[in-house]
Amino acid sequence: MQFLNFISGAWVAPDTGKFQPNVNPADTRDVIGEFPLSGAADVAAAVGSAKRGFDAWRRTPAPARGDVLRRVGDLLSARKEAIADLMTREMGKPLAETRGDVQEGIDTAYYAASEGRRLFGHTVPSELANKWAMSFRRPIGVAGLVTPFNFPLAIPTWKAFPALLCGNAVVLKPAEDVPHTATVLVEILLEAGLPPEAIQLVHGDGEAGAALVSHPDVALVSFTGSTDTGALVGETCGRLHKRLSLEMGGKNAMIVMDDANLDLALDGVLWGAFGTTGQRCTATSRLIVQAGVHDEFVSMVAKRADAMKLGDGRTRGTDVGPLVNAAAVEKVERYVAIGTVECELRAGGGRATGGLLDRGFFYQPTIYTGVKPGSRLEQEEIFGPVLSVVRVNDAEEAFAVNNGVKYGLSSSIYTSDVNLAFRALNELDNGITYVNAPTIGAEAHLPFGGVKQTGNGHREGGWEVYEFYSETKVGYADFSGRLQRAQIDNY
Ligand code: UN1
Repeated sequence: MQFLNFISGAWVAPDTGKFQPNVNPADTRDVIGEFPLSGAADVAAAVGSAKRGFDAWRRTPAPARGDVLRRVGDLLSARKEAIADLMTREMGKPLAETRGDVQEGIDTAYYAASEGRRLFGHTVPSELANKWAMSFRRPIGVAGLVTPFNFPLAIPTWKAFPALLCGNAVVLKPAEDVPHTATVLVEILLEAGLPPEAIQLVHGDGEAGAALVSHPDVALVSFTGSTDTGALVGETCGRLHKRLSLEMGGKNAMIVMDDANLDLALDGVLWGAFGTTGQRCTATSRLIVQAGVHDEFVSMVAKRADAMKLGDGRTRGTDVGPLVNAAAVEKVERYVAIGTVECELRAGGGRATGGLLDRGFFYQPTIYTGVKPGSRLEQEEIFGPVLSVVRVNDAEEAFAVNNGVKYGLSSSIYTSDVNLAFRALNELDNGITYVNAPTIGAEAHLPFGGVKQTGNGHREGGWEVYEFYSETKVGYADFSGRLQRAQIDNY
């Protein structure tokens, strides 16, 4: 089946005439469909239409914009199971996780709907009599959204819903591995009553993404992806003076102290490291363990990792699905080659094969011990099921190892010492720190993002993202009937 772009209120083939197959990573013989490989002309048409769409949508009152998003939440709720199923089929993570992904979109929709009746500004006293001073929010324009494969529904909703609620028009360029989920999301937005020109969907790879990011009529860009691509996006947006939100890599660590509840930490690290096959920006890719429990805890983790059931995410009982594509497998293999020379392999270390697994991109949950701080395995984002274990003597060393990477998305500490837990909240250089919980599991109504090279200072989710998608404007109204001079008349 052939799928299309959504541009100027219609489903259309790409100007390039090119399509590419979207395959199920658990079974590459299963082709979901052919999706457009769009080029600059498609992006230009979408941006032109979005500009027109913006003009009408920005005049729709924010509570009415919120009503559309509430209906989107209702439709996502009603179709949660079907969307989870198609999402697992196109990117592999087990159904429990894709259901969670849809739920995150539902939560984001209802939060956005209620924000339509807030979008607060401030009213403050003027220093002059008979004069009012206030700030309020205005939409910005056409928002170019470039989204990754690992949360095919949630991350597009993190960006598109607040963008739309604030009155912007959206051009969405989803990752080429997950075009079907994005297509269904756009269908739902339209069904919920969004004016067609307020949303545009352009499928494709980096060529379409680059055309979108550099288009002069795109006023703001929100990008989630690798730190390297984010740097290119940042250069382009800097040169063209665009507002930009970047969510990039992570090298997230879980710290396990001698006084931790090890059974609790065990469940946490398995979920954090191997959930979504390690393909989360929040994945636990380092395990920092205090010396007193190191050997015992590593044995516990390795034993459970070996027992994890790999398979099709749509099959009951599957713990870990496939990696997203062949390039992801090759990347993991490159790091495993390094780990096997420098460290001690404790679990996994190869592709998972045999039977149905031969049809997909399966890789064993892999654990290395003896990983040295500063080594490539310890420093670089792998985006796969590889956990690097670092042994430390005390909390100071654990904090230093956690902070010794260029990324700063999430971190976690398992301890029963309440004072240490609060010190960790203060000391760990991350946008999110969990106490006695793994590095993943952010909730839709709290700000999400990281420090250092993970981000550029903005947050998604919660109340903060509404600042990004709107411009603050200040209004002064002088009803004194005469010239009043600020800074001068009263002083
Ligand atoms: C991501 O890792 O790419 O915190 C996003 C979580 C999810 C979102 C993660 N709610 O794991």
